Amino acid sequence: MAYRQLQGTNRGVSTGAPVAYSRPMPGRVGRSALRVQAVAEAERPTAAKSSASAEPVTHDITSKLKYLFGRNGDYTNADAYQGTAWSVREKLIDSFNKTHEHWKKEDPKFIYYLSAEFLMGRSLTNTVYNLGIEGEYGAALRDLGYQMEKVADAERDAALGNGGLGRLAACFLDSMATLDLPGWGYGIRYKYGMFKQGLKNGYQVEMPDIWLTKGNPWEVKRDDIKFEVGFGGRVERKKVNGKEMTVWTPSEKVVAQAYDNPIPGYATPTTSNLRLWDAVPIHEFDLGAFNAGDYDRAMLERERAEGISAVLYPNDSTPEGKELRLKQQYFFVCASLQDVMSRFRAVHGSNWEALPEKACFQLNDTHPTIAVAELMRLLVDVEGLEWDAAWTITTKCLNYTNHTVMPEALEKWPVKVMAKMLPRHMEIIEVINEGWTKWLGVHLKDLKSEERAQKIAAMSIIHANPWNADEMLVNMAYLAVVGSSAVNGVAAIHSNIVKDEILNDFYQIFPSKFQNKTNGVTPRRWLAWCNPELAALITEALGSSEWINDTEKLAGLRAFASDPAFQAKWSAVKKAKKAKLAELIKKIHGDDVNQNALFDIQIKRIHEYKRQYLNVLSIIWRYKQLKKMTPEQRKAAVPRVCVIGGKAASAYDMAKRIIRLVTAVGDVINKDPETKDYLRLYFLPDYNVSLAETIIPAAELSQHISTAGTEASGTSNMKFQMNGCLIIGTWDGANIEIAEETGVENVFVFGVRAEEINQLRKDRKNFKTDPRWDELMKDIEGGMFGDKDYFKPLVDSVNNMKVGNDWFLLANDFAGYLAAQEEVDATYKDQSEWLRRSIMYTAGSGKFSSDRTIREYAEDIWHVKPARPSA
Ligand code: 26W
Repeated sequence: MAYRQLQGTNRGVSTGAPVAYSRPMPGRVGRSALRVQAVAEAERPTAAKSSASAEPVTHDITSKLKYLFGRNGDYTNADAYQGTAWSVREKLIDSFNKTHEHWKKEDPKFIYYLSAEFLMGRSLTNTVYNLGIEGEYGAALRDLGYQMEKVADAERDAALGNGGLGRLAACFLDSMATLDLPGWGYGIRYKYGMFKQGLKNGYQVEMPDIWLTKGNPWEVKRDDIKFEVGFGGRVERKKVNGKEMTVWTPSEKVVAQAYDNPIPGYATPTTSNLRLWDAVPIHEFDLGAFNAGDYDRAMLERERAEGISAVLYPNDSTPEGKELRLKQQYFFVCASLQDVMSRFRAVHGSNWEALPEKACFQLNDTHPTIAVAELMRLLVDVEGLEWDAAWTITTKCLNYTNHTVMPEALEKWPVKVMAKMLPRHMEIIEVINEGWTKWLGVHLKDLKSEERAQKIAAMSIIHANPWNADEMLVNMAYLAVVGSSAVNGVAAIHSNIVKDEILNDFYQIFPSKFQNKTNGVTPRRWLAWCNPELAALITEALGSSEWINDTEKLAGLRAFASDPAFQAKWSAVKKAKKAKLAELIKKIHGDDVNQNALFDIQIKRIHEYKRQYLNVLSIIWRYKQLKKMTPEQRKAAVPRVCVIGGKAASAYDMAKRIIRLVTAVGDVINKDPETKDYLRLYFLPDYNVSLAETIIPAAELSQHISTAGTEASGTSNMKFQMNGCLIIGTWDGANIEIAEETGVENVFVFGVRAEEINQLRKDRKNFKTDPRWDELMKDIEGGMFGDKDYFKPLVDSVNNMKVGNDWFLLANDFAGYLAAQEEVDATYKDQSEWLRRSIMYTAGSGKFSSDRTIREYAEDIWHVKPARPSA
């Protein structure tokens, strides 16, 4: 079919209309309403309709296919994806160049987002819709006999991140571009991203994420942008043209090669950039070694260099503490700062005092914190500034975001590792710490000397390892706080915990530095593009699609929450999305699920604090209740299809046991003839951005049940809310603000509060567990789901106070959780109430757009202004 059409087509003549720039400008309601309608229709292949404007696009895709694959026809969906992507790429680059020409001319202040992770997912769909060219491309692909959705499915996810932190960075880039903010992301171009997760006999297995084999149409290699990055070596003091200078002579050098990934804004001509660095050797190949027959040494430098940006560390809470990880962090920070300074120097010469007016940096958690020392090195050692002048510039330029309060996640690098790999930086950190502790000494002069000494020791950036006194550590969070102008948490409760607990000493000293910036997610990818049917309904109800970049307008849906006609349409959309998820479950597990069941979802990284274990316990209890029921009673029960998904860090044993428990319980209940029509549990493997885009629109209930005070914010909760999915959750992270916006009465809240945790942990061993809990512990321990030895550590961790301590208080929240689940069932039975709440969730999700979050960063921390190029 496809083949035939390609052969005949020479309809390449351009209609003259600049297809790329047919973007609807905000405010033009007619066009935009039409546009969203187009979104929904784009997917439905109606062969007849081949719009004139699609001609040039059809031609362009065909020629790309022809010359990319060098053959004339019979192209797969994957080929069509490549052809389409390389065609769209050109429009993206045009917009990129226009934007950067404008920014070059305007020379505005820039924000640079430094992150070790950018969880971008797929780009084709997002790029086509953000550029407003889905009409042409949808029509062209239809003309060629393809469906945009199927073609888009052929794209590999850019999985250059672990979870929340990495995905937040990606959402922020979309909002920064959409808000016309001069801003770039800087990170690492990992050759292998987040591992692919498989299930072998119900156990997680990891496979390398070989995502670049077919090239990457969304990146532009910048051959002209390379910087040297050094490691190791020695530091000397030398007189350089009469001035005492510090000279660092690295023992190892690599080259950072830049790749640009244009980031299209929505409904604006702005396309910004994500610059990722690839590590390459200075010397391609050591011919001398080769000729001497030492082939390994001939390739050694290449392997060592490429090893730096080869793979993403798959941990999302416990630092591996591996030297290579620090090498990765320094590699991209060094290249990024050199890059920014060379652009500044090109315009402003060595007027470095002005740098903070033209550039500021956001440190995405502690991972890029070596930037504090690196900026000092570049300003003092390379540019020859005085220490204090350099320090003023550095602290003005840098800002730090904390994303977790988990003690084990706060990076502390052994001084000896830092000193060996980055000898000059370790010196600089020592000098910073000296200045800091001396300043503290003066600032805390009113304290008694004993207390002052204690305080200073407690706030020292360099301190002894609490578990082994003769090892000194560099506390990266302390370095980030001392070296930054602003420090923020990612949700109200989290920012308070940062201020009142983990960084309280610093808060006492610099209260004005500490802020809150509640997270957000981009409504483009996470509603308009992954759920176009719901988007069309919202636009129809609100009379315009302006909500897509002005989500406060979603509040207008409250007027429709109890409207039966609107509820019916709302429900129909959810049903259609549930059917799609049912299709996926069928494809993966081979089972047909009851599509009238309540779709109950928990998708996020597997971690004990996120308590997937508690979810499984409630499912086992529900199963046991169903078993005790008569068939009639079962008929009255609310059937559930439970889905759990998420990766466990490859070295995180307990998390892997939790995954096995999920698959083991699923194996039993899904096959049970008595209950399988009323309860199912599926673990969907390889949870990633694309899978989330399929699951979230189909969800009716989502679970965010972390122990209060442990989940900094959460962002999937916001994505579910936007898609009208109700939440059962604890009073933690952004769940609290979601409840405030949606109406707490609409959220199924349970569990102990953060302020109770410390005491409850102390009393846990005397806590009288619920008899249902005891029963379940016996069941698992007794082998009800097999593998009892493998599950024993899981049971012990929460139920045997001699070995475990139930640190995340599952037993304490068990009864409240089951009660909340019963409330869910009761509410679901009243579909008009359920749908009213569902609409109220979307209506209350306006605050959780990353546009709102980025506006706050821009106004309160970065002080950058929009600079929109002309259309
Ligand atoms: C060094 C190993 C490591 C790697 C990643 C430690 C910690 C991390 C991240 C900070 C973990 C993370 O992704 N945190 C999540 O960040 C999200 C975005 O702010 C929040 O919504 C989540 O609550 C938080 O767990």
